[in-house]
Amino acid sequence: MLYQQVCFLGLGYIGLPTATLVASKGIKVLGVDINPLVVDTINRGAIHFIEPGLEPLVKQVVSKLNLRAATEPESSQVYLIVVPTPFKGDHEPDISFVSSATEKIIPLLKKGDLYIIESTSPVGTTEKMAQMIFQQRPELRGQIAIAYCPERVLPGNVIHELVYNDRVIGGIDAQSTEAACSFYQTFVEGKLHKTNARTAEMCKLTENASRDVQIAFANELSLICDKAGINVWELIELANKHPRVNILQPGCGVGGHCIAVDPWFIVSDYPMESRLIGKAREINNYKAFWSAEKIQNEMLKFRLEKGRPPKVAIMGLAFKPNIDDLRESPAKYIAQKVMQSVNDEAMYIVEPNIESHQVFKLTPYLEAYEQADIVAFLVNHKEFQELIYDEKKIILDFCGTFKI
Ligand code: SAJ
Repeated sequence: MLYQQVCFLGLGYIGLPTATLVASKGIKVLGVDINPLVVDTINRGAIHFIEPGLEPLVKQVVSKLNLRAATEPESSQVYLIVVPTPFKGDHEPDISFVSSATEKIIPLLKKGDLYIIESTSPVGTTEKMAQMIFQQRPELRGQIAIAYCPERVLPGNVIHELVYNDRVIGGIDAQSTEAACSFYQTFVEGKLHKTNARTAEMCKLTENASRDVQIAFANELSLICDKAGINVWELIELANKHPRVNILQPGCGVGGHCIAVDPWFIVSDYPMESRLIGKAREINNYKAFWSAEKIQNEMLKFRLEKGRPPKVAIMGLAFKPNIDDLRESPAKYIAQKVMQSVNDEAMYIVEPNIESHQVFKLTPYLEAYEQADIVAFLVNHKEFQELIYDEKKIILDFCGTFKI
């Protein structure tokens, strides 16, 4: 094998599983994270977030000494940048984590090395990092490979998708693309598609923007149907019987750290050209706001009609079904907004995938469902699908639990 020593910068949701997979091929992997707690956890063979199947693999590669974690990088043959790219200010991409991780490894680079960015990045980031590297190390021009290769794995199914998904690999030149391909060949069974760095960067943003636009269409339909007195779930099912129609499912908004974030990277750089992409973001954000208002209105109506405050259950806080991840979660936003308007109503907040929360007092889902007068389903967790529809309750089904 060409590459025997690999250094991952960033041991999060993507960095750790990828580092573990590479280490499972017998390659010596150093995982670097700025958080010493993360480093300690991994060196104990444990993990700091939930991902099915990951923990036993980490345990295995750590005990075989193929994966080791540290807070500082060391000399390697391959460097992978897998750090977050959040946004700052008015939805502008913040690539400072990518820059600072790159700065750290510049003194370590040598002829023949391979530098890869996997972090979701605005178009032109790989070229920018290449410039930064060659400004400080001009002797390395043409001597190292630099490429962009986005990850495309679905949280909850990461281990499988890391191996079997196709990958798009774009170098700053043809040799860089080839070098990066030979690295990914060691652990990816999906096809490797070669392109240039800018196209690979845009490809990642396009994939998530495409899904966002499609979900926005479903969410827009749900608003129309609510007004028109039509069951949106039935409507979509029927429309999807057409051989060339495939509408996604509406929800209480779009969350997570990818689909709700990445489209802004396009809008921020190309505002005049990306009107549909920007509008889809607005529609999906508005759906969360609308859902919160809908719950608040039902609470008010109940009080006026029954002359007493309602008991309200908020079902789900995660950003999508069957995970414990609350980042950028529309359900969490809705729960917060509804809680702000609470006077003497009893609130039951439910999230079966976490044990406790700093802000919300959690209630078991069966108890909440039984007690509440108004039940708002925000996330379609598998536990909720076992509940039996109770027509005496006011059910607000934002995510298709009962499809009403
Ligand atoms: N959602 C809907 N309706 C749907 C499908 C999803 O409202 O029909 C919502 C979910 O509830 C959630 C959000 O969209 O709030 C995003 O969930 P998701 O499961 O569609 O995607 P993520 O964010 O977990 O992962 C995405 C994936 N991208 C695509 O499917 C194009 C994944 O492959 C990427 O690797 C990941 O983003 C990433 O890291 O970029």
